[in-house]
Amino acid sequence: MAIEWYPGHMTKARREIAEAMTGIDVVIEVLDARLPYSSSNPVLETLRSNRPCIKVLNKHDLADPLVSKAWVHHFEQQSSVRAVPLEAKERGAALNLLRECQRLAPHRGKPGKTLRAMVIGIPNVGKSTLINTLAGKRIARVGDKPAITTCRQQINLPGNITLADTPGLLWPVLSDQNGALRLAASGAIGDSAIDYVEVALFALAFMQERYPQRLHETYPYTANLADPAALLLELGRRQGCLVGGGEVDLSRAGEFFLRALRGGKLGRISFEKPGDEIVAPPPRDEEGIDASAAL
Ligand SMILES: Nc1nc2c(ncn2[C@@H]2O[C@H](COP(=O)(O)OP(=O)(O)O)[C@@H](O)[C@H]2O)c(=O)[nH]1
Ligand SMILES: [Mg+2]
Repeated sequence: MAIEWYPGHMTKARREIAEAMTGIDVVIEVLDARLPYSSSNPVLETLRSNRPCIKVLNKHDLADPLVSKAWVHHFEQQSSVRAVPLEAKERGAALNLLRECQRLAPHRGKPGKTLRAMVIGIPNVGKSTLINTLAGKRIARVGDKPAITTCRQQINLPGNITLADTPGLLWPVLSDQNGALRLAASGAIGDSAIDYVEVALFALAFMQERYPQRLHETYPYTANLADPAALLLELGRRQGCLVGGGEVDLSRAGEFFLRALRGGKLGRISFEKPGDEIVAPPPRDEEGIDASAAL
């Protein structure tokens, strides 16, 4: 998949986050609970230095709860890191994050000692949704692409905590092909940039490997089909994704399957569990990938 982030954008984003990071006590990194590894950017570890960090495993309502548990365990091996599965629209759970912030920075969050937190993450993980939930009103535009330079306003939260009103925007690391396909399958990359057939074939093969029963329960006619291409063809035929001559429109079939998968029709699915990452791609902030047109 050819998805590019322009080096200039990345350098700018990195500089802006580094600037905004001064004076921040706790970093709230929003990840997609279904793919916490592929929805992270290792450059954040450098930028946050030794600041404590809450890794929010967001969209937990779509993720496999057992796998999320394993991720929490995995992340909490790291010092000054807490991991919290979350559904960003749930105010009670979001407010719990504030208590975690106070635990991570116990010298802050008191009268006269404001605790400053900042929400950071790649596009589409739910940063704006979380900010709005925490603020109790619509401040950050959901689905928008904010620039951190507008991050002058602060939101005052309970417990003497302030939050920047726009999140720090990191770019996805797409140098690993599997990671890029997982991001695309999850919906984190705009559909205009993806090839439905390629991504659906990847997702079907993944479902066959990790969640075969879910696949077969949802689409019983797939039970005897081993080949993802045959699966996609059959799905398209059964769902009526056809072109003029009655042939299957594979792209529409792929889109249909991906929408079902992302919408939770096949149950709560996690695209990666700890250990899947195998080799961490090097932080690529000077060259590589721009998904800005696509996100
Ligand atoms: N299912 C589910 N969807 C969510 C959750 N949080 C955000 N979303 C959706 O994910 C999409 C991207 O959210 P947004 O807040 O704009 O992400 P941002 O780009 O990181 O600011 C929107 O369609 C949200 O409604 C969540 O916890 N669960
Ligand atoms: Mg946003």
